[in-house]
Amino acid sequence: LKKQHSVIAASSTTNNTVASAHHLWPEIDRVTMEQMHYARMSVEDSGGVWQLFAEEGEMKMYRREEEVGGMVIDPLRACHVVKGVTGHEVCEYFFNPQYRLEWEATVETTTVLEKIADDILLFLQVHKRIWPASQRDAVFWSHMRHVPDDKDQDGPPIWVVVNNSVDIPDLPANTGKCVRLLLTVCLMCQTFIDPPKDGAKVTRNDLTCKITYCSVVNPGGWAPPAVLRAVYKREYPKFLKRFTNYVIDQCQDKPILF
Ligand code: 6CM
Repeated sequence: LKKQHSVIAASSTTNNTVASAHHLWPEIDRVTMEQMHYARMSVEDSGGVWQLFAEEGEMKMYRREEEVGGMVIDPLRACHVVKGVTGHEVCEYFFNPQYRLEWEATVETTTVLEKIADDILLFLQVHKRIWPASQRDAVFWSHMRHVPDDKDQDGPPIWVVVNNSVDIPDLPANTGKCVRLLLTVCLMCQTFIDPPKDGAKVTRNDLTCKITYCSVVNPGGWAPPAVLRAVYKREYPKFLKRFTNYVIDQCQDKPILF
């Protein structure tokens, strides 16, 4: 883990002088490494704890039923493989708030509270209300990072975005109409390039991106478990298909961002 730490820290694209001076940096760095470690564990090696609940083409989605204090916090894990885009591109569209409302169906508004560094933003998001529960909001940092694959130096590089809830004293939870939900989300991407023949230029036809998405959401206050599970079952597959199709669509006529 120590080795992984030094590799990840050294290769972060963060403007380290700005980010490392920020009081949230130690937490951002620690949670990002933890989430990457977790995302890289395979479903097969996890002792059968994951239940497959959605499968379509290359996309597979798993969940684990878990409750804390009567609240559903089912961890979710998804794998997908998409052609024609790089992990850097997928992460850029997930991280950059300018595109968010074009693919995010559960969000009503998204506000950047602070730009901690080029690759670390602090967000306030208000989610759409789902009847009969109260409306939810979330305050979280979002960090995008590029790391070489330390397990295999010749392996594909990794791009990752981690979103994690944070307590901001200026924005106390549950003071208005919204209940504050807590989220930890990790989107990890590996790009595989089919080497073109005779040293020709790499085109989008040569690109395959393997995506792992992990999420744990605590609704933060009472929400009917059956409704919440039904919402997740419907919304997560919808999200991953819509988001990846959006990225493919946006990228198709643009130069490749390796
Ligand atoms: O990861 C996703 N989106 C990110 C950018 O917006 C971010 C957000 C994660 C929050 C996911 C929470 C969705 C739950 C919404 C409302 C809960 C209401 C409770 C009451 C129900 C009865 O990381 C994509 C998220 C896709 C979610 C389906």
